[in-house]
This record gives sequence, structure tokens and C-alpha cells, in this order.
Amino acid sequence: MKIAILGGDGFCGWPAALHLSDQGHDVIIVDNFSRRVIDEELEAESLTPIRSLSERRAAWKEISGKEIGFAFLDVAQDYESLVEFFRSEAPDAVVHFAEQRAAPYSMKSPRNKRYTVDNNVNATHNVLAATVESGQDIHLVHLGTMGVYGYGTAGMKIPEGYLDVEVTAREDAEGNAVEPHRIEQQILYPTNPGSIYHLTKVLDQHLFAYYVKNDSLRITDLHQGIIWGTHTEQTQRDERLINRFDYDGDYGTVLNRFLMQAAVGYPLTVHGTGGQTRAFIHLQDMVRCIQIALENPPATGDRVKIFNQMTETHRVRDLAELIGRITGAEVAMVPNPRKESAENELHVVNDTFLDLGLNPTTLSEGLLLEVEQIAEKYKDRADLSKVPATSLWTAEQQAGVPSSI
Ligand code: USQ
Repeated sequence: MKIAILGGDGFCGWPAALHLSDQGHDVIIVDNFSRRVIDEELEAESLTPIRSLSERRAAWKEISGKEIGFAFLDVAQDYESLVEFFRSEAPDAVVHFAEQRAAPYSMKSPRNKRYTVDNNVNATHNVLAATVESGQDIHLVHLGTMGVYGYGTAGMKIPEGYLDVEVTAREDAEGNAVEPHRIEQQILYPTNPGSIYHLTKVLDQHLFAYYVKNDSLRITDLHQGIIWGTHTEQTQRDERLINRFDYDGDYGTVLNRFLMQAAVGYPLTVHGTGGQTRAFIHLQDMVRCIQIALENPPATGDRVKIFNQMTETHRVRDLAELIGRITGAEVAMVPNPRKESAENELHVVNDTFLDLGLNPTTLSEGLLLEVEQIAEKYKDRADLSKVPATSLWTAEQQAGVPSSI
């Protein structure tokens, strides 16, 4: 397949590009380096020393003999170039990672909120409109988030995108009273995003549903949990292929932050009671899921295909305790900078990927390796002043009132 990876220089995009290229696909990265620009803005660098994209691509060619193409393009801003790119390259599939992906960054200020909405919603809509305008039969695979559901269970496992609902109707469509009768339907699972970032992925879902209905596009939306890990089989082949590892308060995700904090002797920053339960997936499984999704596209006319891309759920304080046990790190309960439930249960259906052959890397087998290979190896590059999470969700929190819902 010819596959365009939008956002192919980022944390998920780069390892996905390498994996698909390794599988023999013709891969082209599209990126505007916005993630590297945000590094400069936040003065927070990846713990791992990532190379420029041209050095990464040259190293991959040297090692694998395979070429990864590149187009510099701002998907959110440069619509005409995107249409031209789809026309001239005629990709079979587009994998869309080109969105601002950090919840804390999206909540930092009105500017950050507006940037995240403008960038993410425009990027997604441009991809959809450009697919239609270019006339190409493209399978779009989008990286969504488990966070569209909120993190409650409502007494059942969270299904893959759609909820079966049964309504007892006592009127007919004209409003006339009739014998009560049951109507069954499937609807998009009700959304409950916890940040402006997560909200943009909710808005994406509606754009997808509309374009599938109106233009018969073929779309897969992957509702992904929190990634942990840094390496994939390909990124380990050469130091120049190394993936980014964020540990700062905005972009660092919880488990990778804890691993880094353990390596540098920084007490593990558990927010609030640490009672939040979240879904997780290792980076290696993420790239495999992208491959599986690409190999199993929906047919023309099918509704948006939604997969829950996660393999395990864990409570944050349990993760901290686990890492504490493995490494001897201390655990610190810090005031929660977010507005989120203090405690939640989370149970998720993830049958589609398991049925299609995903063999998950579990936390228990991978954790120690990750601490040693990445966090320990690069700990001297860490800037400890960037560890605390400083982005506060509400005006009350900014005024010093702790918050949870
Ligand atoms: N947390 C801590 N201590 C920390 C960092 C986080 O207790 O030092 C807590 C947070 O309060 C939250 C949970 O850990 O309850 C997860 O936070 P996170 O930063 O690891 O994850 P999140 O903000 O939800 O976002 C990440 C990715 C995002 C992806 C999402 C998947 O940045 O791109 O969509 O995970 S999910 O969480 O399933 O929605």
C-alpha cells in the first residue's frame, strides 16, 4: 500500500512510519514539525536525543534499504497543498496523527485552547474535504482517544464506539398515542471529554460520521488509551532512529513520567488520590494496531469503524506503587491540577484487535526493561524543573482552590 502518515515526525507517527515501511509499504510522512516547535516554546525537550527528520530518514534508508518520503505541509492551514498532495501521490491510505495531543497543553491558557481546537478540528476537516475534492479512494485511519467516552463504566464495559439503546415509545412518529412498543438502535457512545484536547477528538467523531454518510468515505477511528514505552522493534535498530520520550508536566504521560521520575529519584507525582483508572497500551502494540486497522478497512458505505485500542486498565496509584516496588522510588500525592473524578472504574471491550491477532505486551513483562533502557540511560538529560504539572484546569484552581468532580 501507499500510505501517507500525517504527523509522521511525532511520538506515535514516527514509530508507525518505520513499522509500516518495514512491512514493505510505500510510506510518505507529512509534517509541519509543530511538535518540535512546541518543545522550544515550553523549553522542554525529549528525554531521548531525537534527530532531525532528514537524519532519521537517511538512517532508516542506510539500515533497511527502504525509503520514507516526506512532504512539509501544515494540514490544518494549507488546504490547497493537501488536495494537491492527495491528487499527485494518490495514497491508498492516510493515517492521521496530525493533532495537538496533550490535555494539559490544551488547558494552559485561552490561547492554547483556541490553538488546539483550531489546529485539530481544521486538520481533520481538511483531510476529509481534501479526500472528497481529490476524488481519491482513500482509507482514513485516525488516531482518536479513549477519552471521548469519559472514564466511567455506567455499569457495563465500554463498547467499541457504538451503544445499543432500547427506547419504549408510547407515540408514533406523528405524535399519536399507540400501544407502548420497543425501538432498538445503535448510537455513538455518549461522549464526556475531560479536556479541550479530548473534546477535539469528540468533534472529530461527528465530522467522520457526516463524511461517511454524505460522501461514503471509508474511515477507521482508533480510540486509543495512554501509550507507555518508547521503543519499537524498528526504533531500536539504531540510535538515530530513537523515538521521543516526554516527561514534562504538559506532554509527559503518566506511566512514562513515573518511569523517568523513578530513574532520577524524583518522588512519583500522583495527582490527588491517584484513584483515576485509565486504559493503557504499549507503543509496540500501537504500531501493530495501526497495521491491523490498515489491513482491515471498512467497505464503502459502511459506518465509521471504531476500535478500542488499549490492552490493560490500571489505577494511577497502583501504577505508582508498582513502580515504587520495582525501583524503590518514593510516591508523593500532589494536588490534582486537573478537574477530573477523584476515583473511577474503567472496563473496556477490546475484542476487535484481539480477534485480529494482537498479542499484547503487558506492563508486568515490559516495565523493568523500559526503566533500564530509556529512563536510566538518558536520565542525565532531564531538566527537573520541567517535571511538575503546572497547567490548571479551572479559574478556581488558578485562584488556589483545589478541584475535583
Ligand atoms: N497523572 C498523575 N500524575 C502525573 C501525570 C498524570 O496522576 O504525573 C494522572 C492524570 O491526572 C490523569 C491520568 O494520570 O488522571 C492520565 O494522565 P495522562 O497525562 O497520562 O493522560 P491524558 O491526559 O489522558 O492524555 C494521554 C495522551 C493523549 C491520549 C490519552 C488517552 O496525552 O494524547 O489521547 O492519554 S486516554 O487517557 O485514554 O484518553
